[in-house]
Order: sequence, then C-alpha cells, then structure tokens
Amino acid sequence: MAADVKMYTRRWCGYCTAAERLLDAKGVEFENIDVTGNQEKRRWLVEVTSGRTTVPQIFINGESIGGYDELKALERRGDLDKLLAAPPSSQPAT
Ligand SMILES: N[C@@H](CCC(=O)N[C@@H](CS)C(=O)NCC(=O)O)C(=O)O
Repeated sequence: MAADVKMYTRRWCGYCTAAERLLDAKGVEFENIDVTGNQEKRRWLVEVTSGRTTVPQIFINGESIGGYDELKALERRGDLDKLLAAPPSSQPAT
C-alpha cells in the first residue's frame, strides 16, 4: 500500500518546486495542498510541526518530516524509501 504523502505548499516557492521534483522523480504520489494566503492553515502548520514556519511542509503517513532540506537529507541517507515503505499507522490528522 502506498504511503500517504501530503505536501503543504504556496505559490512561487522554489523549495516547494524542488520537493515536488524530488518526489516526482522517485515516482511518489502525493497530495499537494496549496496554502497560499491561508493564514489559518499556516498557523495550524506551525503548531503541528512544532514551530516550522516555512513551506513546503511534508508529512509521510501523518508524520511531519520537515521541508525540502529534510526530504533531501532523508533521501541521501537512504531513509526516505524506508519511510515510504512503512505501513500507514495511526495517523494524526493532517
Ligand atoms: N529549509 C527550508 C526552507 C524553505 C523556505 O525558505 N521556504 C520559503 C518559501 S520558498 C518560505 O517558506 N518563506 C517564508 C514564507 O513564505 O512565509 C526547506 O528546505 O524547505
């Protein structure tokens, strides 16, 4: 079963594009949630990511993994595939 991958982005965001490209290149399906101008959703994201104020914010099976830099670091360490392969467990609402 494919991992549940959600990415919160905004328009004109280079890091968001880079993260989308990385996931696309790996053939990972993800839901892109555009929060451009949505201050309520941005505040919520800061809350659920323990203070991360930038976009993108990426969640894999409900777990906040951070933004593009963290996604790339996971990929470099070979840990991204493990996360994507893990069965979706109890997922917090994202
Ligand atoms: N280290 C972060 C940097 C992300 C970043 O700086 N994103 C910019 C947009 S491309 C941002 O959120 N700026 C603040 C804002 O839009 O409020 C990552 O790799 O995702």
